[in-house]
Amino acid sequence: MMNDFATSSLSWGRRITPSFAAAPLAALAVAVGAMGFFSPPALALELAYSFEAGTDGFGPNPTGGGIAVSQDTIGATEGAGSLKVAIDDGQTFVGALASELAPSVGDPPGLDYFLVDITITEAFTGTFADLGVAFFGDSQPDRPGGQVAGQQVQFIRDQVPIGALEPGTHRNVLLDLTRGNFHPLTFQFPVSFNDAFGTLGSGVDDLIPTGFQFYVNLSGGPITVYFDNVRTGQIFEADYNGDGVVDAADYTVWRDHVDLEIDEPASFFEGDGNGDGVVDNADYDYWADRYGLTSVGVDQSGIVVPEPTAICLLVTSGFGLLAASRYR
Ligand SMILES: [Ca+2]
Ligand SMILES: [Ca+2]
Ligand SMILES: [Ca+2]
Repeated sequence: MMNDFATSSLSWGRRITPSFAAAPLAALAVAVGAMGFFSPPALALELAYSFEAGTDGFGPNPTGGGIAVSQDTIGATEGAGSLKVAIDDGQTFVGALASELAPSVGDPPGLDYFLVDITITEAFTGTFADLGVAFFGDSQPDRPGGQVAGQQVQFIRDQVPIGALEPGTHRNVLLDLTRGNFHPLTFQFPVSFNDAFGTLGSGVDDLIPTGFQFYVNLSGGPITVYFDNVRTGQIFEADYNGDGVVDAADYTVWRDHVDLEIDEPASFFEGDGNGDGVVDNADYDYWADRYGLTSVGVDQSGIVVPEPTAICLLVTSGFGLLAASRYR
């Protein structure tokens, strides 16, 4: 049987020590107003790869053995085609390399995350297998000292532990591009995608993106992974899980990370809505003030937008919870 579960359950690997039991949903009265009268929403999600006609330019990296990339039908969550990445036992680091980044990105609008649906058909028996993403790019052609080509920034600080996933389909797996590794030209650390990459004529040290790869860092194997419904996104309001809707699932992300003892600034995708590097009650308020907002583009990705009847139910339960919220 295929299983679906929320992305937030994938965010292990960092020490979680909540200091208090978080309160249930509140401030839904505020949300009612937001749902009725907010201005036209921004585009937060865009379909990037659906593997309907082939592999969409993806191929094995390195070539010549150890990894095979092909179109398949297993794990197709958007249309009928998916991307199969099969990795042999004994590999340590492999990638599914795309020749170009589509849609073209830069600043604006920039890029903050990928959402992808992942299917695993057999339990992984090795030690670990983690999914990350790396971008390649060339510097601006008029950069002082000359253009520097073939640079790479890895986004490996929030890898998805796909080796620990149960067999099944896992929707809306989020790859965070707000916390990358070193900028190869400035050595700034850590950099976001938007810190490192730009379009022609943007910052002097910006890299012009030329391509990227999903890669798997693993010990042991083999592993076969099916990708589909790859979407690119920009941060939208308090949409902490990146699905284009500000709702209870984003509260769950905040609750799972609030007041953690961590040694680096928190990510937006851990619930740091106001961007001050910590996840606390101010980020709960940030979420509550934006509850119900929906970006355009979510219909393309199959996200279910609450129907009016569902909204009425939420309002009813919200009033019932307002008293309890005072004690959070
Ligand atoms: Ca597809
Ligand atoms: Ca959301
Ligand atoms: Ca914060």
